[in-house]
Amino acid sequence: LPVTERLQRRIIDGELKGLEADLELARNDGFAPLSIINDFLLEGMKVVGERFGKGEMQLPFVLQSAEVMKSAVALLEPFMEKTDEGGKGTIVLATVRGDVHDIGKNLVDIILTNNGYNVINIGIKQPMNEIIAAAEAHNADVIGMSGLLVKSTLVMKENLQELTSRGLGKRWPVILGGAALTRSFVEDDLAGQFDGVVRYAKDAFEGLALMEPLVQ
Ligand code: B1M
Repeated sequence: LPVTERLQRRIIDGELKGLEADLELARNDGFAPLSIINDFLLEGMKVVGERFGKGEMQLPFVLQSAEVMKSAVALLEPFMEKTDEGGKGTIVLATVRGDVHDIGKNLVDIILTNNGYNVINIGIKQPMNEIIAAAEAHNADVIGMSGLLVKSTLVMKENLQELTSRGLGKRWPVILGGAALTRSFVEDDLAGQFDGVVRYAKDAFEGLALMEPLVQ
């Protein structure tokens, strides 16, 4: 198999052994780290998600795939392009209450950090009061929430309601991301009920593109 397909298989099979060597081969073949992640590793994760959804793959194997994914991102991270300019603005990033999925959130962290933003990544299963406390403590410009479960989309809705009811709706613009969301749910339904700014990011790059106008 070509190395790119082998990398995809490593995610699907949860095969860690030989990962580092394959990543190096792919880089030597001229693939940029973010292309390796987006075009090959995440394609593997897509297959994992489909199989898991159909009941063809059990949870412990999904966990192994996630571990390989995390290792691959950690191994590629030092080779990613980074801007020298820092201090472009601060975002508090969290996976919402009840949700443990953090691979996407952590990719957003890496991409924003490498592009000069100050990212306060407070982790998974974060209740809204913790997110607000971090945003206050770090004088954040933006709040970013991630969540992959359908349930998490409802938690995000409650979180926005909490910001509004505490009079904080206008204090921080909010970026929402995660596989269960849709653009129209965020930018029509949720935005219609929120007294501040809420935007949807389909992927980490869209999250990056949203930051600049929001930190103005
Ligand atoms: Co879970 N899981 N999982 N899982 N898991 C999903 C989400 C699921 C769709 C799988 C399926 O059924 N097909 C399903 C949800 C179904 C639903 O809600 N309707 C599901 C389920 C059911 C569960 C459990 C409930 C299973 C169980 O226990 N019975 C359980 C949940 C526990 C909990 O949260 N309380 C569970 C657990 C797990 C593992 C721990 C095994 C593991 C997570 C490990 C980890 O993250 N540390 C896991 C995994 C790996 C997945 C799938 C297969 C892959 C997720 C992933 O990492 N994708 C997933 C299938 C799927 O998503 N279709 C699935 C790669 C990642 C880069 O993508 O996070 O979407 P993603 O991020 C993208 C964009 O969404 C965006 O940018 C990223 C790419 O650039 N983005 C943002 C995300 N956040 C953003 C924030 C932003 C901007 C952009 O700004 C703030």
